[in-house]
Amino acid sequence: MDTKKAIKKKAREIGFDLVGVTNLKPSIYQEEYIKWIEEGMHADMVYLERTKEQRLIPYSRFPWAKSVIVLGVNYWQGPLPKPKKVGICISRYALGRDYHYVLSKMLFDLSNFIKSRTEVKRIKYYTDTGSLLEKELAQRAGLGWTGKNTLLITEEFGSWIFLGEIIVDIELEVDKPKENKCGNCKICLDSCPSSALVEPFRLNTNRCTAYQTVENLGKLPEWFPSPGNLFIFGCDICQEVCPFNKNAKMTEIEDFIPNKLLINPSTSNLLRLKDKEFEKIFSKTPIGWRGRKIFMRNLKSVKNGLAL
Ligand code: B12
Repeated sequence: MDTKKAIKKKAREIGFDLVGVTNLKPSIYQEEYIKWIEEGMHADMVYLERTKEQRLIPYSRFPWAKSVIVLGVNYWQGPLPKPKKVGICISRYALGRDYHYVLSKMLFDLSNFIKSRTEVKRIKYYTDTGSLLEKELAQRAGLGWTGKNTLLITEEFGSWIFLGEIIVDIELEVDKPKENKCGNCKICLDSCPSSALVEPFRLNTNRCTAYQTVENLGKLPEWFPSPGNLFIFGCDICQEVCPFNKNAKMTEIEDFIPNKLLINPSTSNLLRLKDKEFEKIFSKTPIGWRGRKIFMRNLKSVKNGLAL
């Protein structure tokens, strides 16, 4: 079996749902990225400005790289039970174990396989942890296409996919990109309660509930929470409405099965959590990573703002 086929086969055995190969050519969206930063759409995520050269021209950081293996893991947990009465919700990416741990372990295993079976001398893996444009790499490696909600959409799993990549100094044949299938649809733009998707493929993070509830460590803006948005950590609205997410398949990764306590949780029970209880429930989740203070800030704000 040739090297690329063997790597793909092993990736699937390890539990990756999608795998493709590309290279580290410069981004074809350099102008758009720079304009996005200049217009302040990155809000307080200054690292996106600081590391823009590495993101846009990745060879500058990895001059030795010959290929990138891009990997996707499905995290769709199936339909969640409907709440008995209106209440807060938590985005799917934060309902189970933090994907950074889960994917890092899988990427580590695949990297070891590559080291043992090929002539590779330099190898690096990332999942959200490197200065790379992961969605654009995934698109180029044929995993799917960039949707108007700015997320990577795949035919098999919609956008409920986490991404990771392994950079290697061996030449592997690149895969063909997929065509963009969004067509005239703009349900995601029309459905965002805070109008964060200002144009197709363009997210103003200042107005994005996912940004405000996870990345903003300061004061929440006056508009938060936007009418009808019950998300207190992350936000899935622009994914929930996407037609490509309607027939998603269940994840096979047990770590992503939701913690029952986080599905339709009682606001008052969450507010009563002491430090130790919070730690016990959330320690291995994205919520635990961000910490109790921000979680409680969001919870109180949504509870008061929506008079729950
Ligand atoms: C910063 C960041 C955020 C920010 C900004 C989001 C964003 N859209 O960029 C915030 C905090 C808001 C965020 C939220 C979420 N995130 Co996030 N985030 C990232 C991160 C670290 C960088 C993304 C980035 O470079 N943004 C900068 C801007 C400029 O990029 P962009 O919007 O992608 O813009 C590009 C294109 O739109 C393009 N472009 C312009 N015009 C056109 C036209 C066409 C036709 C095309 C195709 C492209 C195009 O130009 C830009 C430059 O490439 C990545 C990990 C990584 N290293 O890539 C994860 C990542 C994108 N996030 C992820 C996830 C899961 C989420 C959430 C779903 C979590 C949640 N439930 O709350 C939400 C989704 C919100 C949304 N609609 O994007 C996943 C997405 C997986 C997927 N299927 O795409 C990633 C890849 C992490 C991972 N390893 O899995 N995130």
